[in-house]
Amino acid sequence: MTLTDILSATDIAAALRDCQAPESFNFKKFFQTSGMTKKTASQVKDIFRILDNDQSGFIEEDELKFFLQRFDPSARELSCKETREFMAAADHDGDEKIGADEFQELVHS
Ligand SMILES: [Ca+2]
Repeated sequence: MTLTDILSATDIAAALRDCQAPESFNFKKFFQTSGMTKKTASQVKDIFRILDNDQSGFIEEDELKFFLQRFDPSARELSCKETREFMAAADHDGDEKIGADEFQELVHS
């Protein structure tokens, strides 16, 4: 399965365009524009599994940095600040990594 099996390529492109400028990444806006917020909990967890590059079951901070590149290899890396803010918003249990449930909760929050 790939991301475009779940999300439209047009919506992904629009979401990436919105955060092209450095420090402009807003995860809430990205989830909305990419169409993720309209997906079911189960579909969002499928997206999570695709984003979890090393299949560890978690997205760690060093993976999160490449979040946008999982949608398009030519997208930019997130800055340290963007990565930390994203992690802080998603990581409810404070283990410094994002699980599938935490990811789905953040998308639908
Ligand atoms: Ca966590």
